[in-house]
Amino acid sequence: AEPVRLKDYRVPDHLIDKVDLDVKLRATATQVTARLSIKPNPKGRPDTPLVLDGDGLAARRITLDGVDLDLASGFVTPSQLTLTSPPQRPFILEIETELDPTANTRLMGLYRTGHAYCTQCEAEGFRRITYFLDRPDVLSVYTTRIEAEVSEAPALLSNGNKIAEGKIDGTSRHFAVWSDPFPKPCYLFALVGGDLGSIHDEFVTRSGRRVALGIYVEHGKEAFATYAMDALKRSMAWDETAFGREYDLDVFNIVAVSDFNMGAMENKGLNVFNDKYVLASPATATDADYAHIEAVIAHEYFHNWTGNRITCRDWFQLCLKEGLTVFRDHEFSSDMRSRAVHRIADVRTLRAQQFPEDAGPLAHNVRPDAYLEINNFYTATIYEKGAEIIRMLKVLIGDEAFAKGMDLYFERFDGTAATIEDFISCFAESAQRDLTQFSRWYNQSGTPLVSVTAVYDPAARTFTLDLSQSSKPTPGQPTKEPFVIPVELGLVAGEHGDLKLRAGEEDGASGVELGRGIIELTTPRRRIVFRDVPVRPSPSLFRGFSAPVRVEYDWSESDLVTLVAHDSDSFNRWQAAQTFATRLLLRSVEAVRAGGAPAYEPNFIDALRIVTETSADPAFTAQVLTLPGEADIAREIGQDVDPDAIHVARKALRAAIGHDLSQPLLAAYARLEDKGPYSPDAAAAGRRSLRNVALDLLVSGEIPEGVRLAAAQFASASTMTDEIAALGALSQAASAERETALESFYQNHAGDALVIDKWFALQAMIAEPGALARVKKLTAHPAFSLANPNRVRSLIGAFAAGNQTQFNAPDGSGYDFVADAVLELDRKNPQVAARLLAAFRSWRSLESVRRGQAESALRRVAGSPGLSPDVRDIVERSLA
Ligand code: HT7
Ligand code: ZN
Repeated sequence: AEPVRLKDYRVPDHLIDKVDLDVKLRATATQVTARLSIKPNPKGRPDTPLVLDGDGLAARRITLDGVDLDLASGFVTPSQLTLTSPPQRPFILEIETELDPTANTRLMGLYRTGHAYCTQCEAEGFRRITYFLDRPDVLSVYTTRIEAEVSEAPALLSNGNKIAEGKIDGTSRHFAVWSDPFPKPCYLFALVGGDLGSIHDEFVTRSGRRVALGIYVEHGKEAFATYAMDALKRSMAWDETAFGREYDLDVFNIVAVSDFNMGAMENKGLNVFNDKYVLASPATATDADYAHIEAVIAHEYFHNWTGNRITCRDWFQLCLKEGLTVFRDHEFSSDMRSRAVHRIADVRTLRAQQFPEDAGPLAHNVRPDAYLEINNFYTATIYEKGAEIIRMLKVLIGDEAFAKGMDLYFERFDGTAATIEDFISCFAESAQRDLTQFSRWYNQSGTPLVSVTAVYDPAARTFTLDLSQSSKPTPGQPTKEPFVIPVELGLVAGEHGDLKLRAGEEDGASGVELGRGIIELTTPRRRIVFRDVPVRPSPSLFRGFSAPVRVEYDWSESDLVTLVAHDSDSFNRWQAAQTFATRLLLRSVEAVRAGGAPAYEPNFIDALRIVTETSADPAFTAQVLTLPGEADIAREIGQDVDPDAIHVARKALRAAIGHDLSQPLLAAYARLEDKGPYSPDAAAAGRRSLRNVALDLLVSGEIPEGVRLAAAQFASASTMTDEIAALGALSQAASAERETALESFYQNHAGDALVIDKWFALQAMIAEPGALARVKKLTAHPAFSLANPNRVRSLIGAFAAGNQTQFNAPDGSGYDFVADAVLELDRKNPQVAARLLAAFRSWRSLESVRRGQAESALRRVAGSPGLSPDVRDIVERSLA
């Protein structure tokens, strides 16, 4: 297949102003009548054929202005409807298609899940419902009539406001009609029909509009949706105060379903969610689950303005809505919780998900210029790096110009399908600044490396920083132009804290830059000389992670200890601990590979001790005590990676921390016990997180009291946070108790799919040689199913992404297992299969034996007949 290219973009030759849908829901023969009001686009080319997209469709009847067209004449196939010479005036095309939602295992288009029919149309699912110009720059006003058996689907929902409903005389069926006054692309269309429970509330916007809110869930789960409802109301209020954005319909509904390819979907006025991001109770959801629910509810709600009111011109502009909306949901969560701790968590995610993508064969621009399968571009690069670019922009131009630029964007592009250039132009105008070079962040892939060296001259009292940027080649991009990199920095003089920054223009920095503590690196290298520096400072670089780059600087151990203890920027206090840990772990990995013992460094443990004993913020302390993950260490090593050596090194360091800090950890565990009723708020969650990190380290350190506490916590936990943390701690080592605990966990939670997902995932991630056998056995468990994406991700996905040693077993068994699973799943659900296959993305950085095994597993996938375009795209790019 030929890739779709950005440079080939052309405005559509036809527009569809109005869509009237009539959907008669039936389990295996749903009838869809689409009445499309089509006209030539005055901005398009005249006299061109009309080609509507379809995907696996069966047309039953097609009329043009009421006149039947001959289906046998060949103008319609399952994937296309072509009118070679359509009228050169407005006309009505009415199309009747018949669908089998029960047979739809791809979960795109109309499908069945639990006790409901639901749709997923982004990116190209609408063409599985009816023939259409399935592209985001065709905006239409929709009216949707849904009809179903009352008993099967008492709830009938679609976009917009409900304008009619009733029984159908003489039948057991009923109908509802929904009208959405806002023109939208078809990817935002949705309908749901089902037998669902619901909760209802109301939000009054600041201009006084009353909005009826509903959340629909499986019967019996209504009480589990109250936190999501609370998060929704907070999101609606926050968007008014933070961005001046009000909701615009009379109704906002959310439906939670158990079978869903992704997290959630922002359909206009009818968001559809994966159960995982709606349902929560203290006994079934962890604090992290609550935080995710809050973030995803906010994210989808925020799309109403960034995505729906202003949509994307084409799918190359995906980051226009996704990066911006992730940026907005990060801001929301930071305001709801601790900004510093939130930043740490976001950066951990970026490094764990996006950095490996950017460093491997699947690297792509935040705005790609070609794609084979758009579904494969819902990536950490588009979402997370896309959000980082906007954050950088805000750092560069300042809060005021940023806010003005956002207002301009909403004002100027409301109701349109926009581009990244449109977006950036608003900030160029508000900040009165040329952002051409800054835009390279959208058009060049890979994570830049910023190397820094420093010289202190005590006689001259100068501190000279030399910064340089470089970027490795990425697929299709052998060389790169320099980026605009905002470097937020401080100079820390031990316990005296930040020095005042002084430098003259002739020294390379302006007073404005230094006042804000933000230096712009726009050239390959830049020197800045700081004056009046009384002592040799420890540089605190990229405060708050001011740019998505890797940083290289040779901090001394005493610099790192100073920064952990005294940096005024808490992100960099955490970062200094991570840098110290990484350095130690890299040394250990080398030692282990050479047959020696892992390195040990009392200064590092002491730095952690100081934080544990003195920090007033348990959530922050928990982050400091959490080492970089095995995959993070692998990425730092970069080539010839041996995952077993990494595992041994990391395990040894955790054991040393648990052992050496057992007293402060036990004290923290005792001090932070939950008292009073459960609260999901950030403060209470922070206390639980430190307590559980402490427990885990104590068990790693084989402190007998820690093991006893873990067993006791597992037996008596009243929250899922504490229960799963205790089970995780107990699962570190093989024992009969572990197996009993796993069995009892299953028995206690067998009725709750989301909790059983945790049970599968925890076992999939046990870093022991028996893990693959266990995972294989679990694929035969009655609760396992390839048809449910959450289950696939919890077992096979967790094994591939979360069990570095066993997935990367040198005999290739882990790769073979995942490759087989991908091939089997590909026949049912190509989108989920392709995502699973992306677990191979770092294969080239492995040592040669594993690299060879991974390559042959990939080649076997590549050579298999009948691959979906989704899997073919990933496997070919992985091997390229
Ligand atoms: N905009 C949504 C993307 C999405 C999706 C894409 C492809 C296939 C299924 C999907 N479900 C949801 C999610 C979001 O970013 O808000
Ligand atoms: Zn989104």
